[in-house]
Amino acid sequence: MEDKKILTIQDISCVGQCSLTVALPILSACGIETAILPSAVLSTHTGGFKGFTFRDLTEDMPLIENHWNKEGLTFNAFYTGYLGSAKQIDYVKSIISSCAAAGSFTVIDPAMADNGTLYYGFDEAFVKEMRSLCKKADYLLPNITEACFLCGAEYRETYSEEYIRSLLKKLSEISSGTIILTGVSYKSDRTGVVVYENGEYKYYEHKKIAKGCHGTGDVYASAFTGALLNGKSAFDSARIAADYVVLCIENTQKYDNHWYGVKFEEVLYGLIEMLKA
Ligand code: PXL
Repeated sequence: MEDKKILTIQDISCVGQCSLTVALPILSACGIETAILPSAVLSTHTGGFKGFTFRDLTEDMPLIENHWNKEGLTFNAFYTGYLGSAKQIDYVKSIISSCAAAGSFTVIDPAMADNGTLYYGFDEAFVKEMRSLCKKADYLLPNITEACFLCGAEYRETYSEEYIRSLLKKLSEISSGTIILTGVSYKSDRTGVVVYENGEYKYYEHKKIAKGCHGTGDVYASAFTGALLNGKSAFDSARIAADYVVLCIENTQKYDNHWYGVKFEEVLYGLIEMLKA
């Protein structure tokens, strides 16, 4: 039996249910051995907490890569999320090249923006580097804001299918991989995800829950990657991840004051069931 493992590169936000503290349990629940490379360690995520600490781990990356190369460690898949610096992106590219097992694939979530703006601390120099990392993607998972920053396109709150198709075309000039564009909503009570593969546009629409939650992008990308590694197609993985995120948001609504993340843990069994179907 083939011994498969994934490497995921993103931050540790000690509190906040995002990045590695979401990716690791979700990928493990999907039955995938998961190695991690923390891009930075923060006391909390940057989306609403004040005065968080930030330990940049950029300079550890080439040392870690060097050790892994000496040990002959390779990975069957790579999944990158929130990265700690523009400089780090070159190291991430190098690790993806030097640690690739035969037939490996790369999922890139260009986690850097939402609701029309970049996350705290990111700038155009970071966007430029992220754009270059996207070339490595076999699967690219931006939300609409990230897609706009990557393509230099105008961000719109409401849009037509034509606008989304033009964004996808621009994204396909940046990355030749399959594009999974999240948060595509044509009706006030519906949202969904577009899978753009080999020039073909497929839309999976589902209910929209008015009160969104922080960290859903990380839950989505982790579940998507876990489903792919279970042999599901890109479209089925996109659908399963979307249904799981809906389950997570609905579960979070049971809590009065849970503003900083998604209560994904209690519904992990739902994801496991979807993978079996
Ligand atoms: O969920 C994306 C994310 C990841 N990591 C950190 C963040 C954010 C979004 O704000 O601040 C540190």
